[in-house]
Amino acid sequence: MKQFKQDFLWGASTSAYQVEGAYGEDDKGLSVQDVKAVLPGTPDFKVASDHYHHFKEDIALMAEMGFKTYRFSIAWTRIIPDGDGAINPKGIEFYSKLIDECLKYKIEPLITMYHFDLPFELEKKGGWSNRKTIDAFLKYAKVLFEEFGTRVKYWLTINEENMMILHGAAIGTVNGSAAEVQKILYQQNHHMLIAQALTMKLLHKMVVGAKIGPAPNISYVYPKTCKPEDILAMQNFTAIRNWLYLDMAVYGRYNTVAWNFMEKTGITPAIEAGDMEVLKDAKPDFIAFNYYATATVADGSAIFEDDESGDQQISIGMKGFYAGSKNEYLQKTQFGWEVDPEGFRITLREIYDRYHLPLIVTENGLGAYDEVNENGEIIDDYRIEYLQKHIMQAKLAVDDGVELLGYCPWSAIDLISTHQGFVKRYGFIYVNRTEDDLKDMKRLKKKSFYWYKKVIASNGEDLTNNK
Ligand code: BGP
Repeated sequence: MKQFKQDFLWGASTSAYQVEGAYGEDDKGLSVQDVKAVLPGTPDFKVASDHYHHFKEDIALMAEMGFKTYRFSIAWTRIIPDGDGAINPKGIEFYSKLIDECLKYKIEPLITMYHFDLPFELEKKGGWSNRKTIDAFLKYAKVLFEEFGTRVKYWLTINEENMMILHGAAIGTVNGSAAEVQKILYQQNHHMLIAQALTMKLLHKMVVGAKIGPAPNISYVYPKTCKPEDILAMQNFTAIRNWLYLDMAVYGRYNTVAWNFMEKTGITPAIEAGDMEVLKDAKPDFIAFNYYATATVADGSAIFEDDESGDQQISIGMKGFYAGSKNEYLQKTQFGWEVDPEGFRITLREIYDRYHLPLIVTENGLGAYDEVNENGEIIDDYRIEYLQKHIMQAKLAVDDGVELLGYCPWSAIDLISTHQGFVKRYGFIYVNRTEDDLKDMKRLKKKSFYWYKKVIASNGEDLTNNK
């Protein structure tokens, strides 16, 4: 059996607004996440895991696990507080130190430029609906590449653009019901795609040898049955969820089925002269993607009514195109997300077959209610089991011929979930706080911490869990 590459990028991920805290410190501007209304009982993002003040300790723990990479995001609002105005030297200084801290341990920084936290000042001017936000992003990108380009080899443009379009309400990047904002959203999407293309080009021009790619959430979509109408629904959802984003990033063209969906529903974006050339002109070096589970859909043409609930992994449906459906073969997590390790292999094969670019997994993981026992331990065997199975399937995908550069589960350390609070923990490192009590923020090593260390040390060969 083929093995993971010798320089395989083992690591884990976080995002700035979910982990850093210090939301108003050192001249940081507000982002849409800082001002969003959170659900009753869930915390806001003001303190999060206080990584801003604990980053040295946190990176030392990641180094102890043997990380080869750390995927984190830069908060645009720390670098340019109002999104397109003056550069904040304190923001540059913070990320400069964070990058140096990683490099000290030979941990390769893998940086997401934008992870759901658009500057609020830009949002007030229309956010991604305003074409000027493309220029603002380019300006921000230029600062990042100038300041950090010589130290950072791997860049990710935009985290889960597809989820911001499909489930922006859950993530907090869209207000109002999805039905009202569909047209606006697909216009925003067009602008983000242009910003991404220009950014990829800019990096290639500014930093020879640096690599960049998109980071959508990609899931293989199963049809509920082999009924032809279910297959059509599967193709519809696959196009809208996955290929719209990757066909554009790689080939610079709108996916036919997705474009047809936009035409039929009257939500095609306005495309200005030159846009399609810009989109065609850019090429990613790899595809990064987040994977939690597959999706299953059935025919949505007849009885199905639109439902706007749902989130990154719970697909509800769109009337006339597909209806989200339960997969009776899969178990669910405590938070209702299906678990499908074989689907991971299937997704890896599908993406690679379609685009023939190296892949990096930038998220995968299990959100659960972790408990500290009377001995001060966190025995998260359920998380180990989840990751074990997924790494095994990644290995099988490598054996199938998929070129896989790295694996970064979500998340390196406990942090705040997009919409389900601090109780939905994902980390290898436990953070001692609750929803409403910040306690001492002490870092504790979960059982999965020791397990992952062993996995990395053996380059993925030893996945056993000693119970
Ligand atoms: C992805 C996001 C992350 C992260 C993760 C887990 O969609 O990129 O930011 O939060 O999902 O989701 P949640 O926090 O909703 O459990």
